Amino acid sequence: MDTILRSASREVTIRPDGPTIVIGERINPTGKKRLAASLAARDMRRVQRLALSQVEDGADVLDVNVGAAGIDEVEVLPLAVKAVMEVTDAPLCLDSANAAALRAALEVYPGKALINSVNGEQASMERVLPLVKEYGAAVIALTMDDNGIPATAEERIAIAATIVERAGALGIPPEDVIVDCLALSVCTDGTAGRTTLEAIRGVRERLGVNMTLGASNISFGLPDREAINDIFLAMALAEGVNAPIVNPGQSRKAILISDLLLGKDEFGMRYVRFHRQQARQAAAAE
Ligand code: THG
Repeated sequence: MDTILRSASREVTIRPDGPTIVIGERINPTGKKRLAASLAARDMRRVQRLALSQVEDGADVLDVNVGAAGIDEVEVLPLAVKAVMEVTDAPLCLDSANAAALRAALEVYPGKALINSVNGEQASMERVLPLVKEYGAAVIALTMDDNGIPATAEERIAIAATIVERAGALGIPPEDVIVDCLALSVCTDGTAGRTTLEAIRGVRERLGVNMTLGASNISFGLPDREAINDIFLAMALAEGVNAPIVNPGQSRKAILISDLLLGKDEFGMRYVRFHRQQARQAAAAE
């Protein structure tokens, strides 16, 4: 079950027993006023800085989301994709609910992209899955449908199975579908974390596909969100998530240590290399 993503010059493989693949989430104007303003002005320098800093922090794939009030995604998403490709060779995850914007971005992207996302709504599957097939991309499948995000793990697993099946009917193999079991805030529902973890386990056992997760919703409304996010992320990685969408600078240690503890870092090589590099940088700064 290998998902292969490509840029013009680099290939990244996501596989169940492999090291965690980090999808950097920071090219996203949500909660970033200055980024939203520069995108609206078609100034891509801030986008390029966020691309470089995330790769520096260990991102393997970069999510590109330009959705904000007053921004024409059909025009701006391909501009952002081109700008990011000028400064890094990381494969890209194209994050938009707008199918026309996804198509415009796919047109300028030379590799095998990850499309973020499709969900279980008929309209979403009808709009997005043909694009995945036409451009030979991979896709993130959100476990929600017309009725929203189900309260039970069983229902989320069922939606994941439906999307994998619908993709298969169009000739998209299961390895090109990456499931997202979705996190809701434990602040409003104390069982939200457990439900997501149960869904992740079910998808791993029954569908065997690769999985992503944007963990940060789990802590909405609570203090010390970063600590909650990183601990939940570690739990999700233990249950089978292997390509999370994160702020790589924030979550790097949680991911490196999870991989070490889950036997995904032979001889602790990556963990030790990270610490050597930190020590070298600290010495250079002295
Ligand atoms: N699943 C999938 N895709 C997703 C999500 C998901 N894409 C969007 C989102 N969730 C993941 N991306 C973000 C991007 C930014 C933030 C959180 C998740 C964020 N921004 C800060 C804020 O709002 O305050 C800004 C701070 C900063 O990073 O500088 O928290 O779940 N498939």
